[in-house]
Amino acid sequence: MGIFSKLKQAFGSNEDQDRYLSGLDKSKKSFSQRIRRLALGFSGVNEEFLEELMIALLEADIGVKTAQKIVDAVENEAMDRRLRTFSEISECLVEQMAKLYTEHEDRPFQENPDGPTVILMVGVNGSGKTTTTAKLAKRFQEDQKSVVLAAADTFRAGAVDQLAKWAERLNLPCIKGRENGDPSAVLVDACRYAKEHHSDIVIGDTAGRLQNKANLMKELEKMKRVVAKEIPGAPHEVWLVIDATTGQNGISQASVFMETTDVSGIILTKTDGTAKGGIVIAIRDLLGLPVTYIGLGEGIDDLRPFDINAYLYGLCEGILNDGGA
Ligand SMILES: Nc1nc2c(ncn2[C@@H]2O[C@H](COP(=O)(O)OP(=O)(O)OP(=O)(O)O)[C@@H](O)[C@H]2O)c(=O)[nH]1
Ligand SMILES: [Mg+2]
Repeated sequence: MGIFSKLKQAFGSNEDQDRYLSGLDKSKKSFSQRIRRLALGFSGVNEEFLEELMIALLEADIGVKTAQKIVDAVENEAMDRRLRTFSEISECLVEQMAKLYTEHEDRPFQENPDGPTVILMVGVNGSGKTTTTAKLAKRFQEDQKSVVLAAADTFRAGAVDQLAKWAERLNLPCIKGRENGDPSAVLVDACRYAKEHHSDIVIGDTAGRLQNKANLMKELEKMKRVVAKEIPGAPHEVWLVIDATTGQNGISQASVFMETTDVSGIILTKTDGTAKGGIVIAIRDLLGLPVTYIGLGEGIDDLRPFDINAYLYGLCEGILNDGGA
């Protein structure tokens, strides 16, 4: 079975398909359009075609290094397998994108079997940590898990209130500290609350300041140390929230967090607000981390588990339907 049919089949069984299609609409339109434009003057896999393909990938924010890998792979495959027609080449392109993602192994959710599972949300200012914390909490609630929120962003005025409002709407306990107080103390309180109340999940919303790497490192280290003292193995997950609209810049910011703490997964937000959905492939290739969830809109229900097949289908639908499955 070719990749188009595989993606179509996998997509058909994904319950989030409508959300994926509308959330990736901007990316889909621009990516498919660019690839279709390549078909117009197509006369085989030559230098000119590969250059245009490179540009199309860069415009989708796949990033130079990753785009070059894909272009080289398409060139080699085309030669080895004697691919001639444009639909063969576009199929090969999508195959290579899928391969870059699936080359890395996925890791299941590190649920703590002996008590509360602690998740820390980290990331730069405005990337979507607080809203994503609320969206995640709702998903866990829907899975019959009890959730405690920890407002560990004591840095920004209003941050605690923002999370507390979400907690109220979702009818969840929200552990707060003083403004400008110690975020680690809030996390300790939240862990103790969770142990006392036999809660399943603690989600810690942290501040996004990045101006000083040494401070960030110190603060994150302390947070991890104190939660590990309260609950063995905690934090079980550290999810780095990246705003898809910040593109390659988002990736370099992500690297700073990765240098300072053990990030276990990426949550990519605001994919609905960008035409550059290719960033998922670059994240996976450059950072090697799985994308755990994807933000496909502003609404509380617009966070979905990341599914590479649904994502690629959403991104490439225009080409797939053109190329014929
Ligand atoms: N369209 C869209 N907007 C989103 C998404 N996720 C978050 N946002 C918006 O992004 C803005 C910033 O989100 P916050 O959750 O406050 O970001 P933050 O990382 O907590 O910000 P700081 O606390 O300042 O570091 C809000 O207006 C959110 O509604 C998404 O998937 N799609
Ligand atoms: Mg916040």
